[in-house]
Amino acid sequence: METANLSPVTAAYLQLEEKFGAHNYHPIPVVLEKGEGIYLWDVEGKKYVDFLSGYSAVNQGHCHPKIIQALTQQAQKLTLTSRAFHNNLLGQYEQYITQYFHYEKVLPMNTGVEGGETAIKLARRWAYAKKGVPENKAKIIFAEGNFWGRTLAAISSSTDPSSYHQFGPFMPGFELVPYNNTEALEKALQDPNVAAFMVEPIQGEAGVVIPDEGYLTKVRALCTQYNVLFIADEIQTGLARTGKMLACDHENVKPDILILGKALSGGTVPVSAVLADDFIMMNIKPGEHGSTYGGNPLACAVAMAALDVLKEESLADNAERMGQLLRAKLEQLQSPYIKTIRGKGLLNAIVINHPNPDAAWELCLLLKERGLLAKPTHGDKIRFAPPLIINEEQINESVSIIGSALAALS
Ligand code: IF1
Repeated sequence: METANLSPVTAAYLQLEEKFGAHNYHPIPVVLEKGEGIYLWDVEGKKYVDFLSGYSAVNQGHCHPKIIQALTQQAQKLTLTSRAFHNNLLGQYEQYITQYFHYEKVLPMNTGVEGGETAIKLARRWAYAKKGVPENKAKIIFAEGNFWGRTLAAISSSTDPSSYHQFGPFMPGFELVPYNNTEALEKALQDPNVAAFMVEPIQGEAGVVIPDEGYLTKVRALCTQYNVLFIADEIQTGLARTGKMLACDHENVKPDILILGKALSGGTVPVSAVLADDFIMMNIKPGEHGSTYGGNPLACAVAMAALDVLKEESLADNAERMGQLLRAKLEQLQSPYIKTIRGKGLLNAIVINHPNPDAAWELCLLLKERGLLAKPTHGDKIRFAPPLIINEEQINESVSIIGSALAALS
């Protein structure tokens, strides 16, 4: 581990993790201890603009007062009952979130990947119970470059060796088509055993890959035509991140199954949700699916506050406006080291153009020194996804930091 340029305080924290924690991450060498709004502070008191937002979990900003109030108040009253009993917030939350997103039912889970697993179980069950697919023959179609988490099912659909290598054998019944290719999708959907197509409206981990306009509309039409469920993984793109409440709203399409996570708790506790109408949801009977923590009253209280904040503070509109500004200002830098600037709302990425294959990492270190935190993905891409409460002045400040770091890149 490289600790040469780090202060002894920071180095000590890193060494502790190195010695006692699994080495399943390669973080930027900064140790954070406080967050407020778009800002983070490290253990040495240095302040940063957060351009990652916990991979879009803190859309509302760090430690949003309304969300923290809901969290702390509920934490003092009741946190978990399990679903063996009812709790006084679950029904209220279920009504709130289904009306918010216009679905008949919700199934509450915790992490995003559990939301994905739940959606697939719902789709398979629907295929057997309603579509008439023979038992154990149901297929789920995914797009190449997808990312939906780390479970065995999730990595079974992955095309990224760093996700699946030496973790097999894999889940059967999964097939891949190229992303943003509706001809390949149509061919795949012709198989009568297909239960669902699960897709991210914008591919996050793949490097903020935005499909052609009309892709989601065509996906919706094809799924309807072939009696296949359209599952939208909006865990990263949803909840105002891309400039609309859902990324599917850009094309006014409604998925059959909607998966939400991350910012559903504003970065406090893991809360995910799977939304669908009765013809899908009611095929699951008591005892057939669940989770100890799913639907716990603490999560219910936090999720309602987190969703309230998105609307009260018009965060979708702000993400749209600040995203436009961010991309325009980045273009103005005219850096030879930026090959591409792309994004929607505040889900953005730049692709680095540099002979040094570690340039994106080096740039993130330069950004860190100058007070902005971002993380490279797939070597040459850097995501720029600040909390959605960011304002114009803060965008301008951030872009001048980025300009200064690019100028220092050798
Ligand atoms: C990690 C990236 C982001 C997701 C989508 C489901 C999930 C995720 C579209 C699963 C999770 C994460 C998890 C995190 C890194 C991260 C990530 F870098 F891999 F690409 F956000 F951009 N669907 N995304 O993006 O949600 O189970 O984690 O709650 O290290 O795995 P989860």
